Amino acid sequence: MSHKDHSFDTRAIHVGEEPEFFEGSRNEVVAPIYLSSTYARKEVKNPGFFQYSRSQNPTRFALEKRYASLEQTAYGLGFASGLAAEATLMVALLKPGDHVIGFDDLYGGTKRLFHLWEDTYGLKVTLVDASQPELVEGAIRPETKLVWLESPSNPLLKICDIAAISKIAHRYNLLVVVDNTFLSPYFQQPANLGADIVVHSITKYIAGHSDVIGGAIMLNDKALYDRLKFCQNALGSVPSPFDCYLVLRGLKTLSLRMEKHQSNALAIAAYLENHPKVSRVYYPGLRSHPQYETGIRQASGFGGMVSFEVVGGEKEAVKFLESLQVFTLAESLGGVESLIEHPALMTHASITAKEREMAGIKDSLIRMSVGVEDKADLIADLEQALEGI
Ligand code: P1T
Repeated sequence: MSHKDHSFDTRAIHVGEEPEFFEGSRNEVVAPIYLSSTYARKEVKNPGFFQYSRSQNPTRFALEKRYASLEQTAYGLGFASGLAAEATLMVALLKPGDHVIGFDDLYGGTKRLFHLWEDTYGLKVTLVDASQPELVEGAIRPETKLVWLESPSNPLLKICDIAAISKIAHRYNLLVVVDNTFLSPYFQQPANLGADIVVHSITKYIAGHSDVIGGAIMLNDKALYDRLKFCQNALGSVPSPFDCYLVLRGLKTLSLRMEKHQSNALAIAAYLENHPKVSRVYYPGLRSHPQYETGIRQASGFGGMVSFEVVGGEKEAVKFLESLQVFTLAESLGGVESLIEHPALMTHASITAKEREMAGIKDSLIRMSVGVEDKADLIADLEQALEGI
């Protein structure tokens, strides 16, 4: 069955799990978890389609079909983690001495991966404030190959104009990679805005329940897809069949979850903006956000991530974080439960203090992934913890 004309919510439930999907003879409503690591062949020289599970796995194929459908791209690929997807992408597309332009506010682990490539393969990386597209253009060199963006970015929730940057990049024959983890395809589809490659940490909103580590790449170009698929198999950066099943299951409620994450986040951001112990709030849904207009032009929502600075410094931030009772102090994001963390000491501790300072990540900064609990309980928890500092 083709779901091309169906809306996002319908595709998130059905694509890849059509009862007739498995060779026309199966009628399960839920995709089975195919655990077999290898497949029998009748003849030595005739391997058939399924040979070895790193290369072909039906549960993963079901999920990859859904990934492509949700980002509205021709192809989707599943990976063992967001960073496995990113590393595979780098192996597939970059050579020693190449140059990458990155948003100055990216997940710390992505910056760490860039550093690893700088040390091992002589990659050159320039980080710029991509919320100003002209700074991206100004950083282009003859050896530049990729522009790497997040929008909103992690952890400062800066927004960049994906269409404008893609236009600039394509004039110079560069590829644009957008990590769409924070909004998920429910709120934003970067490929429809001109990006060449969409990356996800599936671990977050797409899986949605803090029980899977996974990654994905979605794209339209057949030659690039073939290259990435070759590298996915050659590097072995694939997800397990059980994790694929959990993601297929989690995706069925993506739209419901994203709506609730967002309505809770909007209420919390507004509450924090008026709190005397909070000096600054970062949330793309606030009119005070510097790229509010770009955000509403290119995405249909603002998401569930909110960052803010407490009055004071590290001492106050740590005291606040350790007094919370409903929010869980933990790295990661995108699960149904509210998580909260200190970027400088946790998710972005893998980059240098100088880089954090240049990116604007202060010791008073706190980042939260607003869950789908009752918003009054969440606000009451924040209130009691803010009172204590
Ligand atoms: O953790 P993993 O699935 O490997 O994904 C890495 C990754 C990639 N891109 C973005 C935007 C991310 O936020 C992450 C992981 N981030 C966290 C663990 C975090 O707490 O920010």
